[in-house]
Amino acid sequence: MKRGLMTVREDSTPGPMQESQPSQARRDEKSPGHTGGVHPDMQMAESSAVGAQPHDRALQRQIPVAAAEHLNHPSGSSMQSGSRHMQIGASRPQLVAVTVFSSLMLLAGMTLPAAFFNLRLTAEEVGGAIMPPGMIMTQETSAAAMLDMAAVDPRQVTANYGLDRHGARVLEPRVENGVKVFDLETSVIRWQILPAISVNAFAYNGQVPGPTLRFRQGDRVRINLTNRLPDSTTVHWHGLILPNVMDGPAKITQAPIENGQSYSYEFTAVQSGTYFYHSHDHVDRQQAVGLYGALLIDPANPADEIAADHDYTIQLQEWLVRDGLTYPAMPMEGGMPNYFTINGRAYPSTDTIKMKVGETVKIRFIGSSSGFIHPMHIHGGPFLVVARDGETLAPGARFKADSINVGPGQRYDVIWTALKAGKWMIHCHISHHTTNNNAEQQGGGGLMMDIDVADDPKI
Ligand SMILES: [Cu+2]
Repeated sequence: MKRGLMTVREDSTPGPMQESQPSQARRDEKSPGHTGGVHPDMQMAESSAVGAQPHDRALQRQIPVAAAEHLNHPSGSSMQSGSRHMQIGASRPQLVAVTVFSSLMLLAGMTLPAAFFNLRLTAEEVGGAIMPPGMIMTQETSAAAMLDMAAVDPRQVTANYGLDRHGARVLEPRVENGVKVFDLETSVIRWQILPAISVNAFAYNGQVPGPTLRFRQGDRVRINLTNRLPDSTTVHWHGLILPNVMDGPAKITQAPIENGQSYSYEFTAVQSGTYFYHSHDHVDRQQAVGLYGALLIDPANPADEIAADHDYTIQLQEWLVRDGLTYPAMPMEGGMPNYFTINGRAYPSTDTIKMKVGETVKIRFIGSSSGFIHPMHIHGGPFLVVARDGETLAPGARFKADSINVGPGQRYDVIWTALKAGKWMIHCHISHHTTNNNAEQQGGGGLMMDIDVADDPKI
């Protein structure tokens, strides 16, 4: 007799398994409501040799009886384990349906994970990468994102510099056929930001920030970049008007410069003012760990310069240092910075500007930082904002302030006058940005420096 998809025959000749469980048959005979000595639930068709039609026989399969019973009686209340065999008959359309369904499920099992999980990069490709502590990694976190946030590999450091080495030093060009030529070379270095704290950084010419490139409006300049980083890189000349092919964005205007390769950027400076350069390949990683530097372009007519007694450039940056490893700071989980630098140093290792009462200083704020805005404040009286993003403000557009938001990419030139003697601070007004790993040292930390104003004996 047929039940559902299967027919089962109870063999008259006991098989080895049947012989092993004679007691079950006796229990079946005593069960109420049974017919013919077989429990109703166990009653199966006499199909295989006698009752089955030829086409049924062709489709019959033998499976352990317990499994067959389970299919008929999910509760399994009157089951006994595999002492007999049954044979299954299924029509061809049923088999086709099962085959098609199984194939679709198999296909879905292979394709759905690919849609929801990152399978584009293998674990081998992020091998050795160390993630920031606290970074939240979910199934949406791709291997590419992990590589972007990973620690700078300390094994790739090629030089170690202490506090005696300064960043942002002016790089003197050589002149070739009237062209001012600058050579930049990238590498991985260890760079000290505080007496007890060093970072592993990507650097131009072994300094953080990179060398200051200073030239004059109208100059023809060529910058040769040689890449000694483990990663590809490019350089963007932020804010400059130049041929598109010289602009720098990797994969957009040029091919990335691979390790060991060089690339020459050449253009004529048509503007003047405060600009900067930075990596434009994996920017959020490379700029955050040191690839930036100042571009100061003096006006073609020196009389157009808004002069001051002192000229000081401030380049801002955030860092994430944990357990001796350096990660690119980012405004996201696990990427928040715990150190902050002005020109590659955290207070109290930052510079001090020395002035006399009555003198002026032009502070050039550069938002070389990667992910955070810094409201920069100067104690001791207001400053005059004279230029923004390299553009000199017309006299009527200049304004006084004592704090200015320096966002990533922005530049402000301000003139501050020393009105009174003493120590006057320049600092970010986000208080956390004036700490070192959340702690104050000698009254502050991070984005803080002093202006030391002496009495002018003439006054
Ligand atoms: Cu800040």
